[in-house]
Amino acid sequence: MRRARASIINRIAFHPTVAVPTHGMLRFCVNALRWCRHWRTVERAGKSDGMSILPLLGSGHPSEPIVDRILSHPGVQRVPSPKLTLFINRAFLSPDLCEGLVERIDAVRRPSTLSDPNGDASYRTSETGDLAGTDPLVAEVEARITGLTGLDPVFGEPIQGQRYAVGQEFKGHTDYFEPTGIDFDRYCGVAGNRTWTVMIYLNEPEAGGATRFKSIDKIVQPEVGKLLAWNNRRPDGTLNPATLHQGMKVRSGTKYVITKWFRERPWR
Ligand SMILES: O=C(O)CCC(=O)C(=O)O
Repeated sequence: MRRARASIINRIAFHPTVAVPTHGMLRFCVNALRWCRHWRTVERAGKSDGMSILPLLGSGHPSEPIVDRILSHPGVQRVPSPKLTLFINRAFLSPDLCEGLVERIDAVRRPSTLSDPNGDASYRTSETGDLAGTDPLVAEVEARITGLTGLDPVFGEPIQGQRYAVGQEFKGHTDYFEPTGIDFDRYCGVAGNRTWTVMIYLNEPEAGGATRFKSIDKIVQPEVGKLLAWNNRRPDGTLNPATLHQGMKVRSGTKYVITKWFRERPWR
């Protein structure tokens, strides 16, 4: 009987169409259940990677513990720059996981949108889709990101997939929202602004599709499973304009990436 009740509660709490209640005991319980389930996945992913299970480190500021955690992973490279905290980890995800994610993106993609639109209809021409954290494959990727960064999933937006066909791009932008922008309250009123970005390439288009960080003169080429992680702030917590980046035009083939953004306050 108790098992059946727990199973019903679990189903309700993790169902993708069920929103987390906005307050009270129920909200606390649903969040606790989600957290426990996520942590079990982190543990499983961690064990299969041979990583030890480490504590969660919050929303991304202060950033030093996150930086130390990321650097403790074998194979992580820090891009040398005094302006920007940017890491690269090649082959972070296996080709199998990447393939599964591409399928998920294809199932949900729709035209990408832009906050604070600037009148340039060709600014962001890709397609976008949110991936359900209730999908075990997506949960595994979420858990791997937690394992790498220590960023607490409570502060994370759902993973977003992007697809770029030939000629599509995302021109220069920062991932944080401009505090003076017309959309600031709409996007940041509850969870605050973005702290860290984690982006993973799922495939390699035949030509084009690199990510360019103009302020530090760095171009990163897509590779299956390659991860980028950067702090959208300076170490003192102020927003960092040197994070300006663009998804360059795909010249041949198709490009797929996933992006996971973290916020100052819990995401809901
Ligand atoms: O696709 C890329 O290379 C960059 C994607 C990006 O900048 C974004 O989604 O914010």
